[in-house]
Amino acid sequence: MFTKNHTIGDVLDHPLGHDLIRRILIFTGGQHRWLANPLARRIPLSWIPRLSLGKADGEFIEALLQLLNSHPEIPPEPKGPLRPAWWKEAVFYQIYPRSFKDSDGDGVGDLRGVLEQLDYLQDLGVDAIWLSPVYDSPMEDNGYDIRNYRQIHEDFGTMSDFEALLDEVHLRGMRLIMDLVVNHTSDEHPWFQAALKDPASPYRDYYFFRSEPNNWTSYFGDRAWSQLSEQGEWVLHLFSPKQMDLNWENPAMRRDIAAMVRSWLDRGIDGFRLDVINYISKVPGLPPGNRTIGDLTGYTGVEHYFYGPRLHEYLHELHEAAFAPACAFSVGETPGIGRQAAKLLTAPARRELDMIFSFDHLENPGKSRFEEYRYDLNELKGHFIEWLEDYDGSWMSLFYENHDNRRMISKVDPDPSVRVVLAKLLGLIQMTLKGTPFLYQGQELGLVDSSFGHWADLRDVESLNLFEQWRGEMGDDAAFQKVLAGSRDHARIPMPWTGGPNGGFSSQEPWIALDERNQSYHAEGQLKDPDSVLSFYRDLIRLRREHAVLRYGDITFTDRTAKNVFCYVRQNGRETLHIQCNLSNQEIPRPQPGEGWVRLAGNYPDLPQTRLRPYEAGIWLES
Ligand code: TEU
Repeated sequence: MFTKNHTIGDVLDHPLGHDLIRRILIFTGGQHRWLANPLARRIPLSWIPRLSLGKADGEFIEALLQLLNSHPEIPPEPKGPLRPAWWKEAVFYQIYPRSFKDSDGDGVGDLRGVLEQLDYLQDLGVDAIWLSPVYDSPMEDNGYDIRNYRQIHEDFGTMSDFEALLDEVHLRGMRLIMDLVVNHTSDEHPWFQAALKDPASPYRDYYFFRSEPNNWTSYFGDRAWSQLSEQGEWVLHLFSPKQMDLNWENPAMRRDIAAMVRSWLDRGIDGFRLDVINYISKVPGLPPGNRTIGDLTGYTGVEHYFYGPRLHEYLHELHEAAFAPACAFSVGETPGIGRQAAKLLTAPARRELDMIFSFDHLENPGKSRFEEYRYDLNELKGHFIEWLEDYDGSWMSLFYENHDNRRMISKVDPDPSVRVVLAKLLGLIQMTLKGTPFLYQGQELGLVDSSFGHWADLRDVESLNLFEQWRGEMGDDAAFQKVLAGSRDHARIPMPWTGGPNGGFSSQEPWIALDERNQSYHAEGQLKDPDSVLSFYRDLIRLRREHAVLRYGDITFTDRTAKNVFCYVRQNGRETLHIQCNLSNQEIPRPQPGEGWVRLAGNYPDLPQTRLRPYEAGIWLES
């Protein structure tokens, strides 16, 4: 048991403690090298309140101790040789169906639209599709608020449309996973409606009804509780007031979820991406959130649910009840989870999840999502080196974008003159590291953040709620700019297929505007251009398929401490490939001359000599 007499070094030597301190450094912008300082390691936890001038107070230390003591497990050592699996070899492609392709002219993407574009995806070379939610929903959070898990929302089509899509995906030798949103349901879900109608209903305990709220805050602004009526009870929602958190302590609720998961797997889908799945276990009693942690993270109470006491138990139970019998794949979305906890969630022997999405690499140290910043690719380099050199028993997901994050090109360098080489650099890194690449729709086109002109152009519940909250404090213009710095809507504009009306996405005005700049990067034009970003992604995916060394080969990082240089070697006894990247918009000396190497792919037409040009990247065959 950890106590205040333990030292920072003791905490760092604990897997979860290591993750927590790494996370604190990310939030504060502190330097990682501090972790190796022998003096710092000898500081007892009891000194921290005084040393931090009260910022990290006694309550903070108590919250840390509670987290550490509720997770004593140590990640298992990797056992035996790497086990091949389709999901380790696949390139995934995430589709946000609302913005992918509209087949019936209502301005909203749908399942038939996805079906229409399967040839495009097959030509691109992706092996598996992750489909964001298409279930029946009031669409408060664009489908991440599910009203009926077993019905397709009318905007997206019918169950027979879904079955037709799944059949066509499988006929092409591709696979399809769906989004499993079971941390919460919509407040219009029958379970919640039954709980509202009758306090004695068994469904009342499927949610968190309390006579008094605690101080937890929501991800979408304001508190994480809503009061049902003037004197009525309060109910917990970590997200919008229309997304009610499920009480996973209730075994009947867990059985209902497992049955629903099995029903989808029985339809033949190949697995799920599990939405904020690390939030499902809350600390009993829902204790108040620590003020310092709330200030640091922006979300009061997060320490009591981001890695709760029964998380592993619930995941293992769901794995055994639903995923294992169907040999189904699972990737958990786990915001806040670090590398050591990730090992405990994905170690094969623990039979919980196959993979997770960690977001450490998408944070910018010391900055919140809604502060303007330029993402430094040296952060990405450090993240991948740290994880890939220590994650052997598990398998890494490799991604930069999804429907919740801004476009990576815009975060790194918005200069239009470097967009193509930068897009290709990012693709080349993603397709040559060791792990499973997850492309997000439009990344293969080199799409950038959208140029929204007015806050009324935004659609995302998070963006609109935060705008309303901030406009009162700072005025409309400043609030709009602050929201734009982190708005999820940048990733949710319609896919540009052609140069025609609405980018060929729909025959009607889309539910959200497609800006001219991104429309100009449309797929039709890039398919005809051998030097386009799209053609380069297609070539990279083909290379990854043709060279097994890029899937299962060993990876060795060279030039580790050289700024702006990212070089690594992939080897498997049959082939040796060298990857050389310049992470900056300045020329740098070429790390190795590469005598006798043959370039398999590069983002400049001519070969580099002794220097690497801005954002230059290349894959070189040594033997
Ligand atoms: O996102 C959860 C999550 O990662 C949040 O911390 C994320 O940052 C969110 O976008 C708020 O900023 C998942 C889904 O990907 C997201 O689209 C949903 O809105 C959310 O869960 C609730 O289901």
